[in-house]
Amino acid sequence: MAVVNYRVISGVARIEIDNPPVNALSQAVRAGVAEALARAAADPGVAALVLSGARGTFSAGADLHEVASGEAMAPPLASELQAALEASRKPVVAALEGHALGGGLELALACHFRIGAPGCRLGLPEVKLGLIPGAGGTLRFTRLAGPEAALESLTSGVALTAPRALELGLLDAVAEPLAEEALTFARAAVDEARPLKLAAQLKSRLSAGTPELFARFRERLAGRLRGQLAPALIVDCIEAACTQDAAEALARERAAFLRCRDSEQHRALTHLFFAERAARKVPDIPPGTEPLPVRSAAVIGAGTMGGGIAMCFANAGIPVSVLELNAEALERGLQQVRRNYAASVSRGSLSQGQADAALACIRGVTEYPSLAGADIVIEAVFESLPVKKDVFAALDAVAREGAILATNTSTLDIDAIAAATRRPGAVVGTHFFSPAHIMKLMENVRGPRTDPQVIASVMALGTRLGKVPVLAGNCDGFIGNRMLGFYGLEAEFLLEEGATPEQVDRVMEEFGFAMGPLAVRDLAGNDVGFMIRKNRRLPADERFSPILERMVAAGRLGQKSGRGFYRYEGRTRIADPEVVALIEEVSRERGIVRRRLGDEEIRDRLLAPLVNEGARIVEEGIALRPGDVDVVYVNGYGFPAWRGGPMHWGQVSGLARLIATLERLAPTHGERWGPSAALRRAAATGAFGRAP
Ligand code: 3H9
Repeated sequence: MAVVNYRVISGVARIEIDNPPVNALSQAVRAGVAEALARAAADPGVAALVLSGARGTFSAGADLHEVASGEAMAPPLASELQAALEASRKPVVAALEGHALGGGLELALACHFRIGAPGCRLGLPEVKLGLIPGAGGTLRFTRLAGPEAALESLTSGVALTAPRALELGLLDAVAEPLAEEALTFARAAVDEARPLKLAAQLKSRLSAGTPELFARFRERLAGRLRGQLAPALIVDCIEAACTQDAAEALARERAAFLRCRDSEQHRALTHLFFAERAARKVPDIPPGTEPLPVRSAAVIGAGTMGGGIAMCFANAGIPVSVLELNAEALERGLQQVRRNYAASVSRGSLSQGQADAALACIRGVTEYPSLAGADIVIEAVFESLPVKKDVFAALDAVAREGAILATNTSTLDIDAIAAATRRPGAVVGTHFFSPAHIMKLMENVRGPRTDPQVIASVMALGTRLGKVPVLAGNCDGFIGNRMLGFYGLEAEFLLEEGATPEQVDRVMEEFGFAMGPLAVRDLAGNDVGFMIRKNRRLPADERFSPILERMVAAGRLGQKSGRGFYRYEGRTRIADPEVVALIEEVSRERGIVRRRLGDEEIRDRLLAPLVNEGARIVEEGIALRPGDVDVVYVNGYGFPAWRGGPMHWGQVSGLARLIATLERLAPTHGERWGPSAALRRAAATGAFGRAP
């Protein structure tokens, strides 16, 4: 089947990329485009060209499988196509709809003109894959739209809307129906003999690229994107686009692209890209299972989680009722939701119109019968099994037949909750992460009796809500919190042995977490952490450090009380000698001689237990694949994406070393801390997997 279609329509050659599903620029596509360009150039009956994509989308860029292979790309290269486009004496118009991303947009930027459909999205998202645009994007984008816009767009990787692209000069027109308008545009360019514009040669915007602009931007990036290779190289290339001639800037871009392509960061981010897509697929759901329609939703509980979950539905345009039996508590919850939307509007991430439309989807109710019409009801009440069972019994009495009954529990037994109803097949976990309207992860949990159609429905719902859905099996803490338990406990063991909160947090922040484990505890509330630990279904002989309990007893609840593992002035954390004294007291009581711990030991002791438990979780089938564990940890727990997630990191950094670390922990920490059989098997076979 042709991957590039060619047709001449009244003197205009239409070259259409047709490579499902996303028109990636594979070698065959590049060859097809090169051939079509040559054919159009040679045909005296062709006066102009239109480059477009089939099936409503232009192109998602380079073929990621080809880039990830790490091999040199087979000719023709994107740069050769661009040279042919720029050399064309006949006007070439790129017609952009759907997505014009990465190498796709770079191809369009080498055309003389670009016309976009109103809904199209243009972007250079390479940075999200640990890459830089490698086909002239840093040069042409900068020269068309100016260095400031290029810095923002290329270091964030966020796609632009058509109106914004028009404003920046990346598009020459926005029009629909696109196919006809592009042909009209191309003919007009011929009839009016419009000068053929080469983005690479434009100079008018470059004076904005002052040394101060780049210095300021580098300073901003230093904090936000610490440790990452691609963003810093993008800034260098944009600066080169402003200060060097086109050929030099392109050579620099090429070298930087290859450096990124061969980096571990690129491999880690590509792993996550494909892992997120794989996670949406549940192999044991019978083929052809249709998700149940979700036209309306309800949330039980108007607290922080309930309100946030309601916002997720409202943002997707799905009407949602929020139930709170107490009218005052309901009003308080809805007030918080309104404040959240107002904050988004004042930050500029939402227009007033969008916020109003979302708010119009949310309705507060105070009685269970008001939930009768909802297609899905998500319970988000207090994390207690008896409380949740009562809620589900009440819900069972009113929810319509066929409705999905979901719980937002973060640890509790889905099966026990399902047993409170007469329809356990309808019961499923939908675990959102706080703040629910922002955090991407949706950890769906199936009980042993959950109907496959219900599972398929919540997975599809996750994508519709703009979340990253992952399916987990039913166990204490599911995937994420089951692993997190070890991380939190180990942070305190490290303190007992001689580390300080600053050191532990610094090591993990240097690793790439936005916040270290103790700073996170202070943010969430030490009392909350302590209560969750007490309620977990953990083995009776589990050993804890008493540090957390002592902190709570001393009123050191965290940021909310101005004192926790740190003292706080506003949100600024300040090391507190009183905390060190409290920790030293615990060390003394336990007969531990404090010592200086190295940064690497701290990192490995916090991360090895995650990998260890992750291996068990995969072997038990609680996670369907090791990549699912990575997706959970990156999207729900702040694990740095460019490290690929704990399982990927474990593989890359060496399982044998992590096994040795765990062997040293087991004698003092307990059996659960020793290397699992699953981890040993992974080290021997080179892959995590299900139990043989
Ligand atoms: C680049 O261009 C480098 C250049 O600067 C320099 C070169 C020299 N290749 O996401 P979806 C697959 S780097 C191959 O579920 P959506 C994807 O795996 C590239 N395959 O759909 C999935 O497969 P499956 C810069 C790709 O509608 C299927 O397509 N470009 C590619 O939610 C559907 O994808 C990017 O980073 C690809 N490039 O979202 C864009 N893209 O069905 C990456 C997707 O087997 N892509 N697939 O699971 C995206 O952001 C989204 O896929 C997109 C569609 C927004 C396009």
